[in-house]
Amino acid sequence: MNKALTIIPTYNERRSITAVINSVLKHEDIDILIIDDASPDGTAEAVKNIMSSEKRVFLIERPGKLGLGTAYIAGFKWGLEKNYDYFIEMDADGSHNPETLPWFIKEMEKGYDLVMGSRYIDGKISVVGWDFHRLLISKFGNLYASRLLKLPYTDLTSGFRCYSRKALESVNLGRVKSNGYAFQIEMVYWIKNSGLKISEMPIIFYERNSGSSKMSREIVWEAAGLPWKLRFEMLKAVIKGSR
Ligand SMILES: Nc1nc2c(ncn2[C@@H]2O[C@H](COP(=O)(O)OP(=O)(O)OP(=O)(O)O)[C@@H](O)[C@H]2O)c(=O)[nH]1
Ligand SMILES: [Mg+2]
Repeated sequence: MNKALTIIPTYNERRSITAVINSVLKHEDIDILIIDDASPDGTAEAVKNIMSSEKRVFLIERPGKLGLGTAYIAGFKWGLEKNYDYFIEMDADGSHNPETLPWFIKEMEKGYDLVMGSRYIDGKISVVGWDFHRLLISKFGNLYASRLLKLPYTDLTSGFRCYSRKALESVNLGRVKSNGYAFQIEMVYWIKNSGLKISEMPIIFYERNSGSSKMSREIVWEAAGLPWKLRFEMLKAVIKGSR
């Protein structure tokens, strides 16, 4: 049977993390890895409390807030070493419903290497609790990145998704430097360029109801610049190859 790991990066998510972990634990075949960046609110202590009686929960503690992208990369490397087959990305703030996890696995078993949870399938918007402004940034950002990078998907910035071992091994993880939404887009870009199979499945996204958002202007700007950076890198590689 395939071994699945849910990777959850945390920064100041003490109020939601226990409930989220307990909901994931209901799925007996899915382990959990938390990557905490020395959250001042004591998120790591809440995780350790659960770990004292749960063998399927693991924790990586980092010395300070180093960003979402590097947290996932640390988690991927850990899971690859421990021989997991499926790697699920999930937020700690209750935005992603753990009941959806078996659906990701089911979809992966059809032979995909990346299954992305999408809020925007079939022209619908499955988001609960966002204002118009937030929705506009997300919709526009997705359209912009998908057009510029020729990635035919509806929700490239979604942080609820599942990778196969093959997908992660196909990406040069040391080369991925982006964080935030840019990180999510960049991972899809490299996996698609490796010719692997990608699919989207519908999810409902719920706005966090506790803690505070780590989304910032820098994260939006980073995502806006990423397609140009990747296109430039591709052009450089083509020129180098034709010499
Ligand atoms: N380890 C680590 N986790 C982070 C960092 N930044 C964000 N996170 C976590 O990554 C997940 C996504 O971050 P969010 O702040 O929820 O970002 P978002 O979902 O785009 O925005 P909101 O839901 O509006 O807050 C959450 O579980 C955060 O706690 C970071 O620098 N380090
Ligand atoms: Mg969130």
